[in-house]
Amino acid sequence: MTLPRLTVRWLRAVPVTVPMKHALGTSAATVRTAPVLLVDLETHQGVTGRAYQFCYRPAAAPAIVCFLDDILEAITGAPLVPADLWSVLSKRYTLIGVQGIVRMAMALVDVASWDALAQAAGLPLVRLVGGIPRPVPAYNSNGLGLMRVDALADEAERLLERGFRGVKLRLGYPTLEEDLAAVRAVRGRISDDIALMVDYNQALTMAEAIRRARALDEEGVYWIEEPIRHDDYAGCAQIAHAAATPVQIGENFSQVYDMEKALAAGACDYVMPDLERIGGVTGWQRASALAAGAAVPLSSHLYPEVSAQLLAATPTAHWLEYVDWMTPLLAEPLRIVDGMAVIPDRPGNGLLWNPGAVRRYAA
Ligand code: SMN
Ligand code: MG
Repeated sequence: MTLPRLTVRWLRAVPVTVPMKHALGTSAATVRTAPVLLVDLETHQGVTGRAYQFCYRPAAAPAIVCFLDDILEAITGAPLVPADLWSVLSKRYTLIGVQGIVRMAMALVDVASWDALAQAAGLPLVRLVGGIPRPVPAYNSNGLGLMRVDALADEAERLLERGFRGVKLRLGYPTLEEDLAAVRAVRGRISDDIALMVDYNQALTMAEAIRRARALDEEGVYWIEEPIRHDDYAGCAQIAHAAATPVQIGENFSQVYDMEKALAAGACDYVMPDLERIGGVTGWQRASALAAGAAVPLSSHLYPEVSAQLLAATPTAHWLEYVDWMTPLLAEPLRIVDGMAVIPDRPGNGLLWNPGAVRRYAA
């Protein structure tokens, strides 16, 4: 296989706001619409790489666009070599810091670069990073937010419809008793072999986390996610030690360095890097190697389309987090068959915009 040399010509970014089918009530905020930035990276050779970013807040989109302009100034005409671009941009942003909006813009460029390279090679991204397209086990992470407990069981049942073998419930109600009622409502409805993950989104104090985690040990919970502040690795380690239920963290790891610190602290049983925060496809590969070395199961956070390609080449791959937010915007949305994500057998990372929807949801 010979890879043509690709060079950066242009970055185009389109902000959109997509309504979500299921509102997501987390302990930190309720999300009802998804602000997303769609990015095309054009090369001089005619190949266009694509990436998107879930922006969390609509205000982030124009700020990311500013940094994409700043990046373009630095890399126009540069060869599309993702690891080199990451290094060059890391240096450019040393003083402001590779974090937040800056890192979002960098990850967009990295993910789009890998897409362009995979397209140019005529291979699905998974092949370029050393794997082959294969079904990836997914849990359904839509819905099941903090809501009226008596509505949870019906929603859980609906979310299992496409054969999912797992669902995620958001916790962090005012009292432990309400958390237990929510877990029991869902656990009581779904069969025993369905994984029930719970996510606190950093809501608890240390003492309360230990109390609630121990109580959840009796309830058939698959993992407890982000019980306390995401970067309190010593605290997470205490919870992981006190509770039998595995502790899951990682969506807030900023590049592989945070993951390294978390693993060294014994902060968690499982990790779930976010494709953007970990540093795009380039950062993911570093995280994947680190997890393999430590034999720690690695799941994904959001971004299921591209994460599926990467999990299929990750030695300790665990679960894909499935959310359907991008479905209206994609010409070929990620398919779920029997609870498994299907990696499309075509060149690139699988992202292809649906132009009508992009116009309709333009922000
Ligand atoms: C989450 C965080 C931020 C936005 C959406 C969802 C959540 C998850 O922590 O793990 O899915
Ligand atoms: Mg989470």
